[in-house]
Amino acid sequence: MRAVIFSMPDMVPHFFDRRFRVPGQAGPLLAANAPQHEIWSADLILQRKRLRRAIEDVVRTYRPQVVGLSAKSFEYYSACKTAEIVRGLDPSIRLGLGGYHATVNYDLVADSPEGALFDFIFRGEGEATFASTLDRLERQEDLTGIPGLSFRRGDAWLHNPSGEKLDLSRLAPPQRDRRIWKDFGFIGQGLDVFETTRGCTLPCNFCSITQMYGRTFREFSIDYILASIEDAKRQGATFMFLADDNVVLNPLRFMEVLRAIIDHGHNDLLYLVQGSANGIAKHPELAPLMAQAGFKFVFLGIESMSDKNLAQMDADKKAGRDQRFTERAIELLQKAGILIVGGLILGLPNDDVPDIEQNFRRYREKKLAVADQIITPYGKTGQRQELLEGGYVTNASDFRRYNGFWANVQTDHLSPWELEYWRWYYYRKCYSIRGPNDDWKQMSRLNYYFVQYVLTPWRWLRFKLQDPQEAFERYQRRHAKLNDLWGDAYPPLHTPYARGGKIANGPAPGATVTEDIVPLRARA
Ligand code: B12
Ligand code: SF4
Repeated sequence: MRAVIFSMPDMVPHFFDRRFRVPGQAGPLLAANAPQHEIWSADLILQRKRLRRAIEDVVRTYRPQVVGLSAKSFEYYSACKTAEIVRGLDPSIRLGLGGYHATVNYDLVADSPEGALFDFIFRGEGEATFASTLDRLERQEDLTGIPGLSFRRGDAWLHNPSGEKLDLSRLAPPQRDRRIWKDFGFIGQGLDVFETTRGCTLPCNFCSITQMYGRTFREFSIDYILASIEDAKRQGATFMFLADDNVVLNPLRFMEVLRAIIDHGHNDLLYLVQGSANGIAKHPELAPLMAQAGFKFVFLGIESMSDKNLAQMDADKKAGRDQRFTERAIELLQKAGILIVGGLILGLPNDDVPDIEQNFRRYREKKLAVADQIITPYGKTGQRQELLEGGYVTNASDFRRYNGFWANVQTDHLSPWELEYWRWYYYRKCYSIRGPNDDWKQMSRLNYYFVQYVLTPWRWLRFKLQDPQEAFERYQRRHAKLNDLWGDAYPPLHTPYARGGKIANGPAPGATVTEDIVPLRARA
């Protein structure tokens, strides 16, 4: 059969779509693991300016019998829009939704009016489920019993039992030549993605990973990993993003992977990986080996520099139950010349302005770049349940805003609008107007000097002269527009809680939030 897998065009606003264009992995993997069918992969992230035309071109050129849509929660709206367009072009095409949103919220999708847009919902890892579905469709057989598949019969949805976790030794590496568009990149490099493991056994209660893989951890063979890197190189990659959630869960094995990369001469690429402090801190030989293998960036899952916050996220195990592991990991990585992007989660129930300020200040003092996001109540996570029960969730159902940039929660002290505001304010204060960390010089000296001596003074001047509240509102409107990919109005911005026109700690009496679903928590 002929199939096309679309991955979605959505982007967290502050990732900058022109600078950071990451390919989806599902399409090339599904293609490789169903070689009896002709499967193409279409990454809409490369077509943000001409979405409708791009979808029409693909459907006309590749004439798929089945279209798969790969979406995380914040991309679900785009998946529905894409499905609508495909249906309008050719109602005979069978449509299926896969990925995180489908896996976690398949019941919500099936029971919603948009459920009628889809014929299938693929839950969990897709390789085996998709191949079996295409096989049966080709033979015009019944779909009952295919593990992980939900399908529509008339108006009713039938949910087959979930599948076992796949035996990774039986999977073929991604077939990247099945990508229809290929202009992926990051800071001038050809970017690609690969996996060495799947899953994570840690218990962080804000994370969706256990919904996909349970609390399991599986490793791909070294041969698979090398084949995947070689294939990416052939496709022009110079920068590899390792998609594992927590590659240092088994540090000894990770070191084996690093040695294989070095031995096979693949340390001519740059690599970016995400990992927790614990594994890096406990194995001092790891950071230098990573540097030798070409690892230039580590996205370090610090989440917060506040002990109070870490305890609320059940993320203390990740930090090694002790902030000293974080300090040690930072020290080891920086000594090895690896640039650190520290993950920071804001907006926990008792967060107040000083917590936000303290976090940004501490990250800056440690010379970390920061990847900050506001806690998002992703479907069926423990954190969502706790936040809902506490009355902290202000948007429980419009998933378009579930990307960490917008606040979908309030805290005991801050409204959603204030959370967004103070995050914007302290990022500016601690980062934008202070220029890049020295160690970013090693990426590109020219870029570093331009940012440091041209952009930063300009940003500083603007920050000092402008009215912060107006500047923030302009910034939010600009980013809402960036997210408005389909030409229909993106959900309205939060109503500011402002007393006498000024930002205040806490809601003005009688103020309402436009997308309130859960009643506002009563405040002192
Ligand atoms: C690498 C990664 C990134 C990369 C690139 C992601 C990309 N290419 O789009 C970066 C750093 C950019 C990133 C950023 C973000 N990410 Co991210 N990311 C990941 C990570 C670690 C790996 C993704 C991956 O490649 N996995 C491997 C592939 C093979 O798995 P997969 O895509 O899920 O596909 C499999 C199945 O889902 C299924 N499947 C998927 N689609 C389809 C379609 C069909 C038709 C079928 C049959 C099957 C199928 O089959 C596939 C093969 O088994 C995942 C966690 C994880 N381990 O998956 C988080 C994850 C996907 N990210 C997440 C989030 C929230 C984000 C951010 C919003 C965070 C933020 N605020 O900054 C941003 C948004 C990115 C953006 N587009 O703007 C969440 C999503 C939660 C949710 N419920 O929606 C996850 C699950 C992390 C988490 N711990 O909760 N991310
Ligand atoms: S360590 Fe990372 S992947 Fe593992 S549960 Fe925590 S946040 Fe999720």
